[in-house]
Amino acid sequence: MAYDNDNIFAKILRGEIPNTTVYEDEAVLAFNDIAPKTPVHVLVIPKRPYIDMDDFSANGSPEEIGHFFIKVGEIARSLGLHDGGYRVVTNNGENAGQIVPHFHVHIMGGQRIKEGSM
Ligand code: IU
Repeated sequence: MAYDNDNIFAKILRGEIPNTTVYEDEAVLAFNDIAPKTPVHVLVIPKRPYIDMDDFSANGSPEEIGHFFIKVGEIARSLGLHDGGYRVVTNNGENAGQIVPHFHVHIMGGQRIKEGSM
């Protein structure tokens, strides 16, 4: 499957659709999810066009992948989520219900979920 340049996150990256930016650098953009499922719900995306986790892990460079996940941790700390805890989720493909075909990680926090539940 080829990367779809018209997906909503590609449009956000091109500045065609506004977003509430939480963090940005040359390789990464983080913004608030438009329909938050938890009190804090931030999406982190690489700026380069990867479809999903499978694509990112297979085709991203080690530097790119390392930088991305270092930033995920930094952003979670900057949001004050470290003490209480938080979830990092990525949905890969149809079975996972991935809606937007640009790789993204959900940082979800601000509430306690039942231990052991996914
Ligand atoms: P998923 O992992 O692809 O299932 O999640 C996509 C997320 O993108 C979901 O939580 C949406 O609320 C969110 N989102 C958004 O933040 N802005 C948008 O314009 C659209 C979806 I469309």
